[in-house]
Amino acid sequence: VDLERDLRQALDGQQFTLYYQGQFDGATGALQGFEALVRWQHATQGLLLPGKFIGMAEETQLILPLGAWVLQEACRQAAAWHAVTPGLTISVNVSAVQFEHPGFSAAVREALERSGLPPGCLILELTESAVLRDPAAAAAQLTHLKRLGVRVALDDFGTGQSSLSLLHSLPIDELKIDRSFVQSANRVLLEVMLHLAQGLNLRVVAEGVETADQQALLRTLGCDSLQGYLLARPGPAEDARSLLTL
Ligand code: G
Ligand code: G
Ligand code: MN
Ligand code: NA
Repeated sequence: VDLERDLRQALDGQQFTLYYQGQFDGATGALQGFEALVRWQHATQGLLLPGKFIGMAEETQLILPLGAWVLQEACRQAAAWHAVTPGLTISVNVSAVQFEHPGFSAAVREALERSGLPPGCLILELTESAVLRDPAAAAAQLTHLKRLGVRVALDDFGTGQSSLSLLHSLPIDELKIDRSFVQSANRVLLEVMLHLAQGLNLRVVAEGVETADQQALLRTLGCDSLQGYLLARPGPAEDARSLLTL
């Protein structure tokens, strides 16, 4: 209850901030883009991770204004970084509650228009469960989003229930292999996932890359993009900025 009250005040009081984690070309190591990760600078509890407040934000629908702010801020920041690194992508996590809301594609359009970010540089990360709650509605929503020109990624891929036919039928651009697969370093499993993605013409991002061995295996398997503590930790915009000039 206190958290809910605090959350409302935090939205008004601009206590949210975005951290950014780099994503790097699997073959060349070049910076390709960032994933935006929301943080709450709580007055007394310090910096709170999303695990502490996203659930509450979803239950109270406060995820709608919070999610709209995240979209605006991520697009604004990415557009500013384009002055240094044109074409940089920005990936934004979208909760099921946000995705299912009828106003979602309008919120995305507004963030693009206000920031001037090229739509193809915005990647919306959805979870399998967000898409599976109502596949027909999800397909309709995805059609709206694709018309705007944004890209769509399936986050935490491999942990959910999505069927091959769903993957084939929905207009998805990218799979993010869940870090549990990356860290198991199970070559057979990773190989199957990459072949599947390549066969469906999907870009693949591996997340949670923590060791040089994991990186080498993913490179051998032709993974498009790598994300993880080995390459860069999530950090505030000032830290992320220093990756641009590398
Ligand atoms: O660093 P990390 O603790 O940020 O993220 C934990 C979880 O919170 C991840 O599953 C991530 O997808 C989610 N998350 C991070 N930022 C956002 C956000 O802006 N919106 C939503 N809905 N989830 C987010
Ligand atoms: O579910 P989602 O993919 O959005 O989650 C992103 C989460 O993964 C964030 O909490 C981020 O801090 C975390 N993360 C990013 N890189 C690594 C990594 O190399 N190892 C681990 N354990 N977590 C990571
Ligand atoms: Mn994500
Ligand atoms: Na993930």
